[in-house]
Amino acid sequence: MTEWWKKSTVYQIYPRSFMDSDGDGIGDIRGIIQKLDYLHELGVDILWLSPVYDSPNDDNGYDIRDYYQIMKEFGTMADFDELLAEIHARGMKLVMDLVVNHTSDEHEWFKNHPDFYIWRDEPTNWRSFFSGSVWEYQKERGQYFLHLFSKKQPDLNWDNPELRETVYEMMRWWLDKGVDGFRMDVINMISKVPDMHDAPGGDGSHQFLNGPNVHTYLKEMNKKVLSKYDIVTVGETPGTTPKEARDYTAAKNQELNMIFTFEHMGLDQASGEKWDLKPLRLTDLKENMEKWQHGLHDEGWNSLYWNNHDQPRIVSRFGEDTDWRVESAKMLATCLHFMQGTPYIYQGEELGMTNVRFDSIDDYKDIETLNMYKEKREAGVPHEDIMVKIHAKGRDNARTPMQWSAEPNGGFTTGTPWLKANPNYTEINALQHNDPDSVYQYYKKLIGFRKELEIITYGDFELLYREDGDVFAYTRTWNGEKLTVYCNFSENTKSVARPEGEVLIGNYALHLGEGDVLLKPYEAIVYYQQ
Ligand code: TEU
Repeated sequence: MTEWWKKSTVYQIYPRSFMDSDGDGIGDIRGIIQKLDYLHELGVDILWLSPVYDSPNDDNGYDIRDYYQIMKEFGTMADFDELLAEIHARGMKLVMDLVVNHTSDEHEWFKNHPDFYIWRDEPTNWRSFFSGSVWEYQKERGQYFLHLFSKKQPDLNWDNPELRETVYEMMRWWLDKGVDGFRMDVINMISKVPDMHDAPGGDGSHQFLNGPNVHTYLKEMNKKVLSKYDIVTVGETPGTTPKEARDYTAAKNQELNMIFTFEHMGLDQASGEKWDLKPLRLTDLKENMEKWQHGLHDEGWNSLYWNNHDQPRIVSRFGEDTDWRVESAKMLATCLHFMQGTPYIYQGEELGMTNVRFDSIDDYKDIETLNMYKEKREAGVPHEDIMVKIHAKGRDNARTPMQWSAEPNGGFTTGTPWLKANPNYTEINALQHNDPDSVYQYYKKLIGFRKELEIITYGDFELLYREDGDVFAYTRTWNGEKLTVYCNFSENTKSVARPEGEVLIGNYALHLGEGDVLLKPYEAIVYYQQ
C-alpha cells in the first residue's frame, strides 16, 4: 500500500466546539458537514475527528459509553454516514479517534465484564493526570479499579485476550464503514507492569508508559486489523523518545504509521507538572525538533504539530498574540510546515485564534483544569496564582468555539455555547479567510507546497544558527535542491545570510537586493534553490 499519508496534511476537528447546526450550544456532525467546503478549500487531505461516540462527557467524549453509537448531542449514525460520504466525495479522508486505553464507567462492559478492567486489593500511590489517586474503591467488589485519568474513565486490561479481540472487532466495524484510519488515544499506556507498586512522588509513568507488552499488542492489532485496510494510524504517545518512536513507526515493525511526540510541548514547564511554568528557550526547541527530524529521517515518520485540543494555542504560547499576532501565526506555521513529517492543523489555528482569559473559574469546563483548581485551592494557593496557570496552559484555551464570523458567539451557535466564546471573535474569525493576506490563505499555500515539492517530504534537515536565541533556521536538501527556512521568533531585527535561490514564501513584503537579509519582528521567509 502507498504511503499517501506522507504527503497529506491533517485537520483536527474538536466537534463539540466546531459548528452547532441546531442551536443547542454544542457543535455537531451536521455543523461539520456545513463547513466541509471551507476545509476542502484550505487544501487539507485528512480530517481527524475527536471522539463522536456515545459518552456521558466527563472528559468531553474521551470517556466512551458505546463505541457503536454516535453521541446524541452530536447527531445520529445517519448524520455520521452522510459526513463520511461528503468527505469522500470531496476527495478527503476521515480518521476517527480511537480511545481504547479506557472506557466510561457507564460502558456496559464495566458492569458485565469486570475482567476487562484492572482491579487490585490495595492502591499504589500513583497520581492521576486529573489530580487525586488513580485508584477508586468499588464497594460491591471490595476492590480498587485503576483510572489513569478521571474516576469515570476506568483503564482497560489489555492483558485480557478477550478484551483485545472485542476491541479489534469494533475497529473492523468502523473500518468496514469506510473510515480511513485512527488516531489512538494514549496508546502507549495500554500495557502496565503486572506488579504495579508505589513510585517516587506518585509518578507511576515508568510502570505504564511504553510498557512490557505494548509492541506485542500493537503488532497483533496490526496483523489482525490494520494491515487489512489502506488506512493511516497515528499513536498519541506521551513520554516517548525518538528511539521508542522508531520502534512504533518503522515500517518493518508493522505497528503504527506515526506517533505524536510530547517533548516539544514540555519545554515551557519547569517540572513534571504542566502547570509549573517557565519561559520557552528557543535553543531548547530547536535542539528538540532537530533531534526528532534526524531521529526519524531514515526510519519511522514524524507527526508535526503545535496545537491540539489539549494544548494552549501556539500563537499565544510561542508567538505573540497582540501586536504581532498575524505575523507570528504565519511564522510558526512556516517553521513547522517545511519540516519532514505529516503536519496537523487544529481547528482555528488557520485563523490565528488565541488563548482565552476568563477571570472566573466558573467559566472553565475542562475536568483537568477544574480538578487542579480545586486541589490547589484546598492547598491554599491563591485564586489569582492558579488563574495564571490556567490562562497559560489550560485545555479550554483550545476548546472555545470556532470563530466563524463577528456574529454573536463567533457564529458558532445561535444558542448559548457550552463554553463561552473568546471575546476577540469580533476581530479574529473565518470571514476574512478569503483575504489574500489572511493566515488562512498563508496556510493554504503551505499545504500546497507539500503536495508540489518532493523535497519537503524527503529532504535532509540541517539546523542553522544553532546558538541564536531568536532565529529558528534550517535547510532541507534533496536531489540538488535546497530550501532555506528562516523564522524570527522575536521582536528583534535579525541579520542572516542571504541564501541561494528565489524567495518561495514570506510573511512580509519580500526582500529584494543584495547582502544579508534583515529579518523583521516575527518574520518568516523561505528560499528555494532548484
Ligand atoms: O490525552 C493524553 C494526555 O497525555 C493528557 O493527559 C494530556 O497530556 C493532558 O491533557 C495535557 O494537558 C488524551 C486526550 O488527548 C485527552 O483529551 C484526554 O483527556 C486523555 O487522553 C484521556 O483520554
